[in-house]
Amino acid sequence: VDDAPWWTGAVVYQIYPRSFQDSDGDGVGDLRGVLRRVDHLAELGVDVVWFSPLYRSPQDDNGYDISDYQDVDPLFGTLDDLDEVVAALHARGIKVVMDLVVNHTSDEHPWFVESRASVDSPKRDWYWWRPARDGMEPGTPGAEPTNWASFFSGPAWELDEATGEYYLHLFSRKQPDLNWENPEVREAVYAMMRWWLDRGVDGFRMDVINLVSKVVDADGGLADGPVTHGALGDGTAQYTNGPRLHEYLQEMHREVFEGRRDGLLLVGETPGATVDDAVLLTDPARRELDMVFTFEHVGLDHGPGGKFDPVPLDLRDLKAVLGRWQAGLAERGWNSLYWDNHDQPRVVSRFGDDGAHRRDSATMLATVLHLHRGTPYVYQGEELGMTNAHLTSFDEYRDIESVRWAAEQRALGHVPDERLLAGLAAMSRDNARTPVQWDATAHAGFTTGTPWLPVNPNHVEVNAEAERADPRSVFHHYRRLVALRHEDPVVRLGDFTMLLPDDPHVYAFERSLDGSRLLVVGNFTGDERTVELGEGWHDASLVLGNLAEPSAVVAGRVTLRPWEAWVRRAA
Ligand code: ISL
Repeated sequence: VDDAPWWTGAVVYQIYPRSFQDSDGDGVGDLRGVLRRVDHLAELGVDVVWFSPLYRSPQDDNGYDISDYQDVDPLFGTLDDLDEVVAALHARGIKVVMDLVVNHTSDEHPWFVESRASVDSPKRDWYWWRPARDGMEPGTPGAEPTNWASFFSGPAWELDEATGEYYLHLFSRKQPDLNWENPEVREAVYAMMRWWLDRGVDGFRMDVINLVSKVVDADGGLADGPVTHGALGDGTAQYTNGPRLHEYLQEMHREVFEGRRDGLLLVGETPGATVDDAVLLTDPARRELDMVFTFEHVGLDHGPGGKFDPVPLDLRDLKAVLGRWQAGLAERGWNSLYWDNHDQPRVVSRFGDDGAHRRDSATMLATVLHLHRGTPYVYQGEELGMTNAHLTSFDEYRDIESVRWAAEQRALGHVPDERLLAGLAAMSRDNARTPVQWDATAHAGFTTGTPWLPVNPNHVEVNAEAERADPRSVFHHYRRLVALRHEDPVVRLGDFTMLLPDDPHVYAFERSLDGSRLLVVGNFTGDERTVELGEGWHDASLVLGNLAEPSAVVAGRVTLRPWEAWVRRAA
């Protein structure tokens, strides 16, 4: 236990600054607002705060489009405010991790402005510029250099009229992809990272880091993907976990982290990474990353039409996926554990019951997740049992992905509006982005002005003040889970064994370390469920449960109440 890295015993809390706490009444959260809430974080007991982007940005994708990596956007405050926040968190023993968005910049970043200025610009090659497809007139349909679709609908290429060439943007047209093939780009990124570490931050969450290496042929050509939607294709195989990814990360490690590695946290966001990729990315001996975010478990409810065409979760699939990640990273590497972030719907609405069983299902989900082996991430409001936004009309959505997708679908006209709205209501990223609900007053204590995205009307019941006052609340349950990880080496480092893989209703597993064993169960339904746990758990003592009167194991069998979860220690 003593030689395990510090983050094996840590819990990370994600702040999405725009929706956390406003201090100046403009309806957008800011850094001085964060200062007012540091005690909430200290009470929860988290070890690290990860800030979604605070940098200067035109805010086309809420800060994931950066125009100056070394300044704070005036919306959020100043660099001095950030220094104060970092100091206030450090004073409470909480580390600070910055979002690092370096697959792309804003189109308003000086690097891109210079790059687009002319084909001879010294920074031309800092981005992916390509002529129109052979023999085609630039700007005509299908003339894009490849058929890749952007993650935010439409083609991933934008024609620049001035030079007649296209630039690549895997996300919005205001997020041009940096060309990591160019060593000057990588050097500039590393210099910026060193600057932040020198300023006192404790690490980075690296946005879509496994998209930075693209498949390029000897002549600089990029290949089409299989045609998927209309004329566009799926280019993911051409830019996901590309051929130079590991080389780049090892170089970054040498150039940025060598010699100051202790105490830092490096976590990669890696859509499309498999367990095998994750082993390579997180094996400490390879010096790349400490852990990565898998997307497999949050894709299980995506239907035939993609994420906005959701299907019910089959619990057996969830067990198969998370069990495979636990087993795959048992010897080498390390897991991140998460349900929620700023891109995902709220888990209590997604896999739980955000109505009558909100408290019990939120605490069940938390118990199951936090007892896995890995580093748990709590997204702001998750610890309060915040729910989806339940928006009902197209014009209420603000998220660029949702807005673009809905516009494209409505233009196509294949799917009735009601179904599009149902897809958005279930899956839109705006679900995670409604303001944090601090109290029952107007706008939930988030702002004195008009919030940029309306506060969920259920803040009258669901809010931090009410949660703090109720010892059996979601908040206090999260607090206990964080404390348990800090105290219990079995939770932190124990082996993981999945139980009942074929049971469609109950999630069950065992953790063990040096002969000490924990049993964890969670009922993923609103009905009573009886399961056979086998011998050996008869006198197991309760470590933590989410109901006032936890069900007992009798002769190796237990009948769990709706959404019940508990952790027991073998006698
Ligand atoms: O949420 C998604 C759409 O379904 C994902 O594809 C998401 O875009 C992907 O996980 C990458 O996310 C990260 O990079 C994006 C940014 O919009 C997200 O907020 C960020 O988490 C581009 O920087």
